[in-house]
Amino acid sequence: MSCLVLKFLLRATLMLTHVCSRGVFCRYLAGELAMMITKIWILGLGSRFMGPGPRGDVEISLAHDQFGRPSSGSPYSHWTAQEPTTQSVVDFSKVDGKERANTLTLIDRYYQEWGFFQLINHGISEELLDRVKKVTTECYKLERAASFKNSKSVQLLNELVGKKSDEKVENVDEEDVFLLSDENDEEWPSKTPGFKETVKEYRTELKKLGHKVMEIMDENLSLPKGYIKNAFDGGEDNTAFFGTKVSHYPPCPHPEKINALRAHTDVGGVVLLFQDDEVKGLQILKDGVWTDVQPLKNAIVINTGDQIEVLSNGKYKSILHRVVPQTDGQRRSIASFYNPSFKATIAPAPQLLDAKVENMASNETTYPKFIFGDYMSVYLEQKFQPKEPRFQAVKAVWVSKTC
Ligand SMILES: O=C(O)CCC(=O)C(=O)O
Ligand SMILES: [Fe+2]
Repeated sequence: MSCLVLKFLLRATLMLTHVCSRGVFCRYLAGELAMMITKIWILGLGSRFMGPGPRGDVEISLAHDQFGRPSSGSPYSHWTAQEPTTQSVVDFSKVDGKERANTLTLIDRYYQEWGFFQLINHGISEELLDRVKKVTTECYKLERAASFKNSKSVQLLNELVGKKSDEKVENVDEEDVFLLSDENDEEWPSKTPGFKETVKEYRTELKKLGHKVMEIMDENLSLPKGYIKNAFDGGEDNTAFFGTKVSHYPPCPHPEKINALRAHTDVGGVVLLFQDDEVKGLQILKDGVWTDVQPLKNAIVINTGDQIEVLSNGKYKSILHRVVPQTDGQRRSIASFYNPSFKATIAPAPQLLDAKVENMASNETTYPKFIFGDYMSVYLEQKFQPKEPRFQAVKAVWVSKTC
């Protein structure tokens, strides 16, 4: 197969992904094409174009059946969680004092061992956080609760329950969501009094915290100060993206029949999550067991996405997480994502290339280099599937663009 044919197939896949983002059949076709190309590459053809890579005897472990449904026993199916364990908590005020070195070591350990940890004393005032809770809760009640009752997920769940079916609603999340970013600054999706002012103030504070978290990550990875932030910029006028996702998960009488948010790793860089003070639901896959991220009043939960895994050359892995529905109480979460610009080129930091890459399911020896926009196109199709085929697909896209 020539480089040209490979190029054509990849372009067709990306086009299908863009053009048919809503059509089920098109999405299926695009998914099939992406997997076919990934398989072609894995079977060894890619190595002709891409240098040393995985060999034909490597199996892709997708943990999904041919219809895209999670196969039983995979982390994508509905496992029960173990009892909550001791959580990873960092007193962030200590990074500015004489305990800085120890605190940085602790943070480095948590990124590697947990992938998620909670920041307390992070510098964002309780007064502001209380206002954020108030306006988001009011917004849900006034502007969103009524339509959530008629949402697709609720309807599908009610149908299953009505039929007394043993099945579970798949491919849908029982989550009310809206997004905020600098791009929709003029037309915010909420008219609740005080919402816009409060959430803008919160986003400004959180962005500063995000910068500090990334600078500490630079230091822990022995990278120059500002390395990660700069890597996320895609050149002039294409600065890194900072978006906020406001979610509500109303109580659900049949938690075994639906997901609140299916298992996934995050697509981007650093995620700063302000979760509910009381109602749990977020779980991470820690050492093969689903484990609660316990609510901790006014803490900010930090985790890293696939792009940090690549930049750090696998030292900080993106961790599989999900939200499970709760029978009691409505859960609110506000996740802010510090992600690369779509035009940014992402690759392992050259300073870290000597480090050994462990646990790459594909037996790859290095992480790929790619344009973040291409990664996002693949992610939109494959968010709730394992990440390794995503890395392989964008590697092939990069080669097709440069060969
Ligand atoms: O709601 C949560 O706690 C987690 C949300 C999340 O994982 C996401 O939006 O990617
Ligand atoms: Fe997530």
